[in-house]
Amino acid sequence: MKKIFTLCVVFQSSRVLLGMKKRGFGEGRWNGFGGKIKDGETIEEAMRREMHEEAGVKIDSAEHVGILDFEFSEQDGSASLGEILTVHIFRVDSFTGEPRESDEMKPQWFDIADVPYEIMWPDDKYWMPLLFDGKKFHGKFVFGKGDVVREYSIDEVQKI
Ligand code: 6OG
Repeated sequence: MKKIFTLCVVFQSSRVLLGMKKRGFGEGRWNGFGGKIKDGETIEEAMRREMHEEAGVKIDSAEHVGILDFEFSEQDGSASLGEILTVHIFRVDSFTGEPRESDEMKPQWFDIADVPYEIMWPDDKYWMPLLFDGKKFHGKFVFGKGDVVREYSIDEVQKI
């Protein structure tokens, strides 16, 4: 089964807005803001809705910069065996409003030199620097027991 998600990373000059996930999938990890696409929604609509629900801000401009597939190869990982998650990554360049805490996320700004990769999904350190560098990418990660990265590939692309 394939599930489609959005993930927004707000990046402004040298700082990035991440949220501490308070519940559900990825709980206890810093991440961008996003979630599942609802029936009848476009990817773009879902990314705007999730950013508003989770951080209380309205996106003014965002660029679709990546598509990542995540596969879980072991039963005890965070998702079920054989499940593939496709995550559409957006770099948000400007927004309106003040980020605020929601039921799901506690937002915080980080300097890009201090991104807490050790408290994030282990794939992030491979692709987030590309986003900071203005690159676009396609990638695939296979996770094993304990959510370790078993295999991965990332290709820079000109166009998503
Ligand atoms: P909800 O369950 O809150 O959506 N997501 C991942 N993000 C990263 N960085 N790495 C992963 O590796 C991820 N798997 C899922 C997509 C979950 C949110 O978490 C993201 C969504 O934004 C496995 O609806």
